[in-house]
Amino acid sequence: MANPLYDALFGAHAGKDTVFLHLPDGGTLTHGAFVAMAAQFAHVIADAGLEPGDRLAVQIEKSPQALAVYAACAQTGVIFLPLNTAYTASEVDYFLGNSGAKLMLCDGAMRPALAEIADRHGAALMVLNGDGTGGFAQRAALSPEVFETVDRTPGDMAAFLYTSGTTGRSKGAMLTQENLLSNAHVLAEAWRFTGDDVLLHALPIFHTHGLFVATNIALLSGAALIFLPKFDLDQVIARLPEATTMMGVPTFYTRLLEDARFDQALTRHMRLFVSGSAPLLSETHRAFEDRTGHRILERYGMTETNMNCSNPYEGDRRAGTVGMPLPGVEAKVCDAEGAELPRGEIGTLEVRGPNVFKGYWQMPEKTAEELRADGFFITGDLAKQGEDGYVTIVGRGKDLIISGGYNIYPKEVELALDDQPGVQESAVVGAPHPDFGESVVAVIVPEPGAQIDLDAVKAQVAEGLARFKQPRHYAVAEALPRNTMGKVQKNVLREEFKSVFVG
Ligand code: MLC
Ligand code: AMP
Repeated sequence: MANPLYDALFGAHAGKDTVFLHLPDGGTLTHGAFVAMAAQFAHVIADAGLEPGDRLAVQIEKSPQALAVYAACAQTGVIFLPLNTAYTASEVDYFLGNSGAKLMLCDGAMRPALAEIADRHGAALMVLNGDGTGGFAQRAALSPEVFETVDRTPGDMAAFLYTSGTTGRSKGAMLTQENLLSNAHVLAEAWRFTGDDVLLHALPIFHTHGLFVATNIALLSGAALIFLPKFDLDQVIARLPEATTMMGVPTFYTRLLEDARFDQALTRHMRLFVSGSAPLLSETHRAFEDRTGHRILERYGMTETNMNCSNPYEGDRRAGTVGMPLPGVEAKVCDAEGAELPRGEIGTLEVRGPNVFKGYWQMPEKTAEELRADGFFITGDLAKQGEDGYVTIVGRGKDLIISGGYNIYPKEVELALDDQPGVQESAVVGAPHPDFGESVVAVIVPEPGAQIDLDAVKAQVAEGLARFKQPRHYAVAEALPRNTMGKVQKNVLREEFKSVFVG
């Protein structure tokens, strides 16, 4: 009997006294202690009545405990549903309702705001704080350090990761054990991970990048993580000497390059820097090599697919490209009907492979719109592929802003703005931002005769939307530019506001 994901990532390490996590205070946690903590968590989850296939939502600070919840879900066959810690209570309301989660783990500080919401959705609410305290942890401490692993097959669901959509409604991407495990195997091999590696981990663990790419690869290869709560420049620079590899969004690398301490001496011992989740500018790639002698390895992925393409470990890591489709992943540049275009032409990138998700939770129409019957997933990214196979992402067919690696769908922000008193309509676009790559611009059209109180609008928007989604520049206009079909011309707005953050 088996549970492929649990066995490969966690069970394989039971009882080992090798270091898994290097902690911010200089302490360590062994693989064996981590697996034992996860087993205690598994008992609490099972005792709470959750059965395989049930959902467990988690909104807690990055910590060894938060990661152990993922392991405990794998061991109990419960579907892991991590949520951005920046989400407001009203955002969490939607996720709990949509997913039908039976249990939610939250920070003690969020409990008052979430109690009624969880109750309304019939979810139990338990506290697990970032420092490892709380009712959930107390119960776990009284539980045995071994748990009988629940049998699972590769096709069973392991996690739901919510991803916003062009309609403004988030969709739960259903990821199976095989989706996660196949990608971890391919990436660990492609990027040459071994048990000797120490990965500097400053990414959040509620998204694909920090959770599945970084953590799964480390667990599969027996590598250790320097597990930092967030990207703090001083901490990252202080801990780099202990690391062999690092993964980050482009903002990590531009912030490092702005610091004179980040130089060749500090990075000489490193073997690999990986970037993804947003486009890495060619100039950042070059500046990084000039400063450190290292060529960043850029790769491309999505919540729905894990990783699809990667520059080579050995060979030409080409600035401005995302490299080639990974082994086992098919990628093709297509027209709107899905017919493959000749090499060099720009079209929509479609991907297929064991990494591609099974669909959106309880949204068969959305799934059918994006996942073709033959298994190809329509990424919504515009790309071209050279004769030599290298893929370049040239833009996005979907209306999406990526700010510091977080996705923001303009529709969701527009709906929040349109709800405000005196607002007739609004349009939200991305504009280049020196730190976040892109940031959010809102253009508001007042109702005839109305005066817009922007401070009141900002305060209201802050109630409902996570901080990273909130516009950082507001403009009031008499009308939105429209084409002859009446569609808002966002390209005109993007052009008009392209310099608001970069001066
Ligand atoms: C934080 N803020 C952001 C933000 N992150 N605003 C816009 N965009 C972001 N990404 C807010 C804070 O709330 C704060 O608000 C202000 O901006 C400045 O905060 P900061 O201290 O500078 O931010 P920091 O905590 O340093 O975070 C920035 C960051 C972080 C880039 C380090 O956002 C981050 O770790 N991003 C990684 C996201 C990620 O993992 N994406 C992977 C998705 S998976 P105020 O009001 O207090 O000033 C995926 C698939 C794939 O895409 O291919 O990998
Ligand atoms: P998410 O939905 O958060 O998983 O974000 C996925 C999106 O991030 C992709 O569809 C791309 O638009 C973008 N993305 C990820 N990696 C890269 C990259 N290396 N270059 C450009 N865009 C990227």
